[in-house]
Amino acid sequence: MAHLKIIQSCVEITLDDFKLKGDPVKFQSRLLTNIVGIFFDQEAAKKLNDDTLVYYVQSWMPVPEGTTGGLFYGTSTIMTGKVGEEYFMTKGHFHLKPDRAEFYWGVRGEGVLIMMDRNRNTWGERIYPGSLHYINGEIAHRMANTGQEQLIVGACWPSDAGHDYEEIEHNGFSARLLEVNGQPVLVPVG
Ligand code: S6P
Ligand code: ZN
Repeated sequence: MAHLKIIQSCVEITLDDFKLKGDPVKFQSRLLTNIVGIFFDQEAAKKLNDDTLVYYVQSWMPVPEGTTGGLFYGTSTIMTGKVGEEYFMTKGHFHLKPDRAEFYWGVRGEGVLIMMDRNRNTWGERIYPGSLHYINGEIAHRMANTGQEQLIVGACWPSDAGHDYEEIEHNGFSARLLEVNGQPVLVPVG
């Protein structure tokens, strides 16, 4: 600790678009080929390029994953696009620890935060610049871009929350966000 020194944090946010600058910043991208199984219309997916970028996440993890009491910060950017009538979206996950919540906030673009409880009740919250979302630790969450530009969303979550992707990979959400008559609608599965 530099006693009495006033220094600069190693990571900063570009206020315009909430992109992270600095070191360490982790970058993770998801191409269609990485996540194609999450979409309903596999015939429509085959018509798109495998290398299509669906979303990417920048994150700052100032402490090791699993640390109790720490926080992680992330900025997710979801591209515009659809697979058939289903909007481009994130994989989605439950947190491994059910008492580890998360904040999301809309920065740019329009979308829907899709949430599902353990009883498979699914609902959505509209995301727009300035929208703020509290995601209870027991709730699965994913985002879909319903607008005409990139959807950019900030997030902050506990460093020991962990991610359970398997449940969603195997059983999905109980509803899909589809464009119906030009509007986003949560349509029950099956
Ligand atoms: C992490 C937080 C977000 C997501 C990101 C991508 O707890 O919810 O940073 O990781 O939006 O979604 P996913 O489902 O691929 O991790
Ligand atoms: Zn999360």
